[in-house]
Amino acid sequence: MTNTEGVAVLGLGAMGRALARTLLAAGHPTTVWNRTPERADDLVAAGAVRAATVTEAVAAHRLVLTCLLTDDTVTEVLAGVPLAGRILVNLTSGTPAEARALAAGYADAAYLDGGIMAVPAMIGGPHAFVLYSGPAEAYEAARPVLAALGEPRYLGTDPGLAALHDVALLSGMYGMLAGVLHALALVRSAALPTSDFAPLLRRFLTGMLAGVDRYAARVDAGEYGGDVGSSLAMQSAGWHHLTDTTAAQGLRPDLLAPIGELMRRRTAAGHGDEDLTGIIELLKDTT
Ligand code: FVH
Repeated sequence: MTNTEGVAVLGLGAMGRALARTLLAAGHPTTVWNRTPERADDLVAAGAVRAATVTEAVAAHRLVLTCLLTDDTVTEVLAGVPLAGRILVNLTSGTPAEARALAAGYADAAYLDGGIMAVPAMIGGPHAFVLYSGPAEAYEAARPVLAALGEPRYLGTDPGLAALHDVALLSGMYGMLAGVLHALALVRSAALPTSDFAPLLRRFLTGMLAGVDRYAARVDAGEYGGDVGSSLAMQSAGWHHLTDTTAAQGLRPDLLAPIGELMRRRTAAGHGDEDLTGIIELLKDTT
């Protein structure tokens, strides 16, 4: 019999287990399935119902969460499983195109794509947030349960939007952490403890991050020049300080070099009066 309450969780890796644990702790009846069934043992001890098959798990609840390795795994696991009338929330990481293809493929169900912006230990805590996109009515119906996992952020009906924002946020993170690692490597190359340096780095980056909204406003306006304070020409002229010091310290510039090259090209093309945001124009050229 199909329950209108509770939730099925398919996939009990590091993240799926955190999701199921949190849902149980929040009092939601939870049915779990995993390819390797033993991974459900402690969840069953905590009150979850173990489903022997995917079909059994999906039949138990209207709300079905998937958190598997890839979207291909989702397709594989759900092959031939009746999904009519279900709200399928796919929390597996993927691309916007994969999300749209899954939504089209599961037309019998209401498909919501999700992007978890947290690591497993953060699930259910104050810093976790989860992006969702897909049909608004399905999101509204699922929201009371989804809210247990982390702050839900609904982005719109296009199922690809959650993956797009997920990738954008991860791009910001990796870009920033690339700089962090380069900075730590420089300090370590001078045989200095990076832990003494870390608070200074955090302070500097926190101040710089305050400019993100201003950058976004300039990008939206397509207006990169004017009273910029720190022109590209100025930054380009001083860029060799970074690369020369990197080389002198016996380090590779791999994490740092691409942005320097983009600043050089944008300045050489006559846009030295812009600020750093101007280099976004060069990303359009994929030839
Ligand atoms: N963990 C994290 O920090 C990130 C945070 C942001 C979102 N990601 C995404 O979440 C998806 C799952 O990640 P995970 O950390 O749970 O991954 P694993 O611990 O490696 O678990 C993988 C689960 O997928 C099952 N699985 C893999 N291949 C198959 C298959 N062919 N058929 C059926 N199930 C499969 C695996 O089962 P088992 O190995 O235990 O039998 C796990 O349940 C992922 O998209 C992240 O990018 C996590």
